[in-house]
Amino acid sequence: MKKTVLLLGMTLTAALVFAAGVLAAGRLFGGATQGSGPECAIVLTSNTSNSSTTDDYSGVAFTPASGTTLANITNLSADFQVTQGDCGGGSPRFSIATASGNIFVYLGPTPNFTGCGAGRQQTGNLTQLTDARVDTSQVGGTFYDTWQNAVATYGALPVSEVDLVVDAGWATGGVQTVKVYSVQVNDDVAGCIGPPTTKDQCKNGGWQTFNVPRAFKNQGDCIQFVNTGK
Ligand SMILES: [Ca+2]
Repeated sequence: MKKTVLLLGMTLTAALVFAAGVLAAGRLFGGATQGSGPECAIVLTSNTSNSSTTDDYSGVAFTPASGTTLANITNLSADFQVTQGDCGGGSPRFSIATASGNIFVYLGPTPNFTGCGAGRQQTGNLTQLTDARVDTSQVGGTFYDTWQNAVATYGALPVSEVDLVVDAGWATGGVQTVKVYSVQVNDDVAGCIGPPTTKDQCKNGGWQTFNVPRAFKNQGDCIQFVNTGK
């Protein structure tokens, strides 16, 4: 399952890169950084113990197609590892922006979404879980809702953005850092992108989109990888 999801993700991502010649899905914000090479994870951090406010929160934002409703969100999943602090303070979570407010889907074990531990783990598709990890309180529901009830009640709400957010350093000793190896919203994937398989994928700035097997120095570096595997 793990391999299938990752391969599917990489295939979709590569297809996006190839078709559009631009960045794959997902826009980083706040203190988020994109790693490269074998350690290509997106690093989401919340550091509330330093003076900078720009790293108090981090996230990856997805913008669904126009007309997307809550009922149209059928896959929310992430491959992640907490490296500083722990899950807690309602973070990490998916935040779904609807016309009536945000709906949150928490990562980690119910009911408090704390104690994720230090290992790398995959959420699976959170919209297929039946536990009470969905917070619909901003749209008139409850803190402990299920995805099925949320869709039954609020499924027609238009969705303008879906974010994966880390913002609770304050709750976990001052720093909360989560490495995200991939994150998926429906068919859109952010995370490890590559490797390039054709020279054309390196052209027109395409070389800049890859972080697997490494970030390339320039177009020539990318084409050399395609030709030689090095
Ligand atoms: Ca800070």
